[in-house]
Amino acid sequence: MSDQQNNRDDSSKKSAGSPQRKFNFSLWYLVAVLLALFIAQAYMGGTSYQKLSYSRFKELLTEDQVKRVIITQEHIRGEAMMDSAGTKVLTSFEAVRVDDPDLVKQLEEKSINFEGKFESDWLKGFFFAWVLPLGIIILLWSFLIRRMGGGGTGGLMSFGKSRAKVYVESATKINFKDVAGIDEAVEELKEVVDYLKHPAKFRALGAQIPKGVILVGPPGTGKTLLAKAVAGEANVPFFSISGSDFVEMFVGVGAARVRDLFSQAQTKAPCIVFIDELDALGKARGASPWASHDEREQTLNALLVEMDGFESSKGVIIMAATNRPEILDMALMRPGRFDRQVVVDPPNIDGREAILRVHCRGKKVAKEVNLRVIAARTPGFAGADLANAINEAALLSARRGKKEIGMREMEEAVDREMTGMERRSRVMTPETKEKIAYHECGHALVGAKLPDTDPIHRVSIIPRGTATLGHTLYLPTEEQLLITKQQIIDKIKVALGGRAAEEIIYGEISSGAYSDLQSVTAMARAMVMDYGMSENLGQVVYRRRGHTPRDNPFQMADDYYGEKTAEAIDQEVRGIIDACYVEAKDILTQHVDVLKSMTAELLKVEILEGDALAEYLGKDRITDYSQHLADPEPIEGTEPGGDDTPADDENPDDLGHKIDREG
Ligand code: NHX
Ligand code: ZN
Repeated sequence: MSDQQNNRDDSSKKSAGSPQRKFNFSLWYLVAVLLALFIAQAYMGGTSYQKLSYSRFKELLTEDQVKRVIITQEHIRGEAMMDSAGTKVLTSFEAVRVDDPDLVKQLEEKSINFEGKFESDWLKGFFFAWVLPLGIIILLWSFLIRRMGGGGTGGLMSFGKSRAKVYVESATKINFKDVAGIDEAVEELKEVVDYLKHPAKFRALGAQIPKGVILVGPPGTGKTLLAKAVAGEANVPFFSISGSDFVEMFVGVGAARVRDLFSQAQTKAPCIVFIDELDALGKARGASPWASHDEREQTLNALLVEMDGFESSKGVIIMAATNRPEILDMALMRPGRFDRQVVVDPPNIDGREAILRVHCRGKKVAKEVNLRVIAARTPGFAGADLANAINEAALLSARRGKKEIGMREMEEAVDREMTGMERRSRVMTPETKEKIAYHECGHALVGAKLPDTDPIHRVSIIPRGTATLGHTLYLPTEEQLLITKQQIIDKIKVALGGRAAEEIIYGEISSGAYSDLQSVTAMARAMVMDYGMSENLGQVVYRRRGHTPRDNPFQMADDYYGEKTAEAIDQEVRGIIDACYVEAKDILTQHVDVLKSMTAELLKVEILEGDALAEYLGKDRITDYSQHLADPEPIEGTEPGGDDTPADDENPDDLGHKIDREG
């Protein structure tokens, strides 16, 4: 099975080489066809004749030089003595036949041996009518097949063989230490490791070892990493394949691959078979009304049959990953198949901090870097996003000629990922700049004066991305699981603070509050329609969840209300927002002197944070750095194992702080 032991490098080399091979193949067909043409030509042409005019032929005839004549409908061929380099030589000749009734008589007179011949063009005709077009069709067909098949290497007759990237990493270098921020999932998977390590313990009690574990979670949360870590912890081979590798043009091919994969896995037991993107082949059968998906259904059936058929006591455990469990076929989830579901949620603030810590190992990170602040700033980021942010920060620090990754670069990397690149060069008038500054200071000041809102982290009037002219960042200190009615109302006031400032200072409002108004509207609607926070409309959920067009294109969401209620909802939403706007303006009018001095300073420095910000907002209303400044653990060590990490265990630079990986 050495051909399965390709590692990634090998397979990438193969795919890099394949366009060349494809080209060679078509060239080969072309050469073959040309050769056939040539042979056919030679066959029909036969011996070469000396072409003669009819009159010259008659001349030779009168001179008694002609020895033999063959008459066909169109030609007269034969042999005659002709001059060649001074001597007479018997030469084959050919002349085009001319209507000449006396010819036969003349030949008889000279008693020349002559015969008639029905000159048939069938070979030529056959060639041009059948062989050539067929050849061209075959050529085209094989070309198309290869394109559809996605650049296979096996030629036409071998599509049943598994060409999917199956590979064995006899020992994945990853273990649970490299997985951070998803502790519950790890806890559940420790069981699986136990099954793989000590199957006898479970078999002795007659317990059935689970066959399939499905990892459910949004992209980038580390599902693949988890599966690899399970293999690494149990020290068993890891077969990895993507569900989309099974999806093929031809019915039966995917199914054959499934069988192939399972038979391979069984010879390597104990092992883990990991099917990424299970939804690509596990979509509920008959889910799409406008197409029959015979191929996919057959592949899925093959998977179900194989999962029923194999003996898990041998120690083959199938792990699969999906981010859309709801579209999977019910049959996949039945006992004896993927009966274990492990949810891999996006990490919370503590998880994000732990993930950041893992990714900082082996990188030179400055002491000042506060990973807690970065974790707080990145709600919704998954492991992959955080890894990317750290890499961005490293690149940025290197470009700035720094020796270590600094906090500035970390923050900048997160900003880039969230709102796009800084665009300091964006041209604007001083008046616009001032308006932006007032807008942002309005947000910050309203936020500072409302005690139960998130602390303010930074105010900036540097344009970013395509549509952001300035921003105010709030830093939630911890994940908020519950939010009170008053807290939402205060958030709305803060979001309206920008426009309120514009109105107070200029007596005029601008389109810039567009994105603020979007979030304000969303918050107010949620209060009324989802959380039952409006007295007039009561504790009723008016919005239907889980029936968005994406979930089910044939059933649009019908929310639970009539026309009168719709009007009442709109009115109520409007009322909440109006009241909050009045509040926000009140707050700003009371502190208009602070608003003005803060704006003047912001215009000068463009970014206000830390002590400069505390000057205007008060120390307890801005992000508290001191609490986390002293990192409990030093962030150093070796690189985390991962998809992108080459095995560089032998690198002498890393030997000093390698984490040990037993097991
Ligand atoms: C624009 N962007 O796209 C400009 C560049 C008020 C100081 N026209 O609230 O950046 O105005 O607190 C069509 C029409 C986005 C599309 C108007 C897309 C408005 C962000 C909003 C700061 N910070 N607003 C903020 C901001 C803008 C926007 C639009 C649009 C500004 C504000 C965007
Ligand atoms: Zn704003």
